[in-house]
Amino acid sequence: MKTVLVTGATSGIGEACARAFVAAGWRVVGTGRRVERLQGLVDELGADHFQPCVFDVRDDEARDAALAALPGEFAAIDCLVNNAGLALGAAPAQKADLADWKTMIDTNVVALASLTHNLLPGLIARKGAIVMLSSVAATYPYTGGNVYGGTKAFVRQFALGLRSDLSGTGVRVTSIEPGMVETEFTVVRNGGDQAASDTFYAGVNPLTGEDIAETVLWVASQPAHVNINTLELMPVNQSFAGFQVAREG
Ligand code: NDP
Ligand code: 8X3
Repeated sequence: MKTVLVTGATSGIGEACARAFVAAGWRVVGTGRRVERLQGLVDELGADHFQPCVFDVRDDEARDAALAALPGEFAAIDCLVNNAGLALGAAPAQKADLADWKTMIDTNVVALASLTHNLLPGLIARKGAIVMLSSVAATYPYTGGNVYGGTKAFVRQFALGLRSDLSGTGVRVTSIEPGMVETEFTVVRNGGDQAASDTFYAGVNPLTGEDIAETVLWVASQPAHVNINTLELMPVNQSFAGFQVAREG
């Protein structure tokens, strides 16, 4: 039985990944700060299949202690799903809160790179896999995307760079780049405003956490010689618009 560690398993895409991987016969280590939600997954999925691992991804000491305390059968990670992340605010850069920018960089970039660095030796030893949650925001700029898009561009490029560095190790690396997925993402982005999130997704028929989880599981289940480099997906009702032009005078 293989073991996957999914960061951000308390909600949305990560929570759906926990269910999908357990259903496919994997052991899952699920991380997050909300311990009661992780306990709910233990109750639902069973302690033999789901192991909670509670830490803030920005806290190196807490992360290392939580990983060191994993029981033996969950300690050998074959697949890392770097999913925990967030957007804060959608204001243009000139009106954005610097503290929000720093939180996004610390969470989406610094913590993701740190955890990857921590788990790389084991992943190499087991010829494992790393699946990163980037975003369409990595490639397509939109107003208010500024630092969030920048962090997700880092994730995409980091994944591609790892592919290069890990040549010959057998480790597979993938950047998954979704568009609109209805989770708690937009509630968090809007400071807990559920109504703003409901409005954002209304009538869109957005992607679901389960859609992305099935994609992550598919990527992780490819034969050992197949690497999915990048994978971009959107709801049918989300697409591209033209450039904007500011006119003088
Ligand atoms: P959710 O808000 O539903 O879930 C985010 C998860 O990240 C939670 O489990 C949360 O756990 C965890 N997390 C956030 N900050 C921290 C932290 N400091 N320490 C530990 N865990 C943390 O959002 P999604 O499921 O939608 O987002 C998952 C990933 O997918 C993100 O990286 C996001 O950027 C990406 N993505 C989302 C899209 C969307 O439209 N929803 C589209 C493209 C990419 P807890 O709060 O319990 O700690
Ligand atoms: C978030 C994707 O399209 O909501 O990563 O900005 S979108």
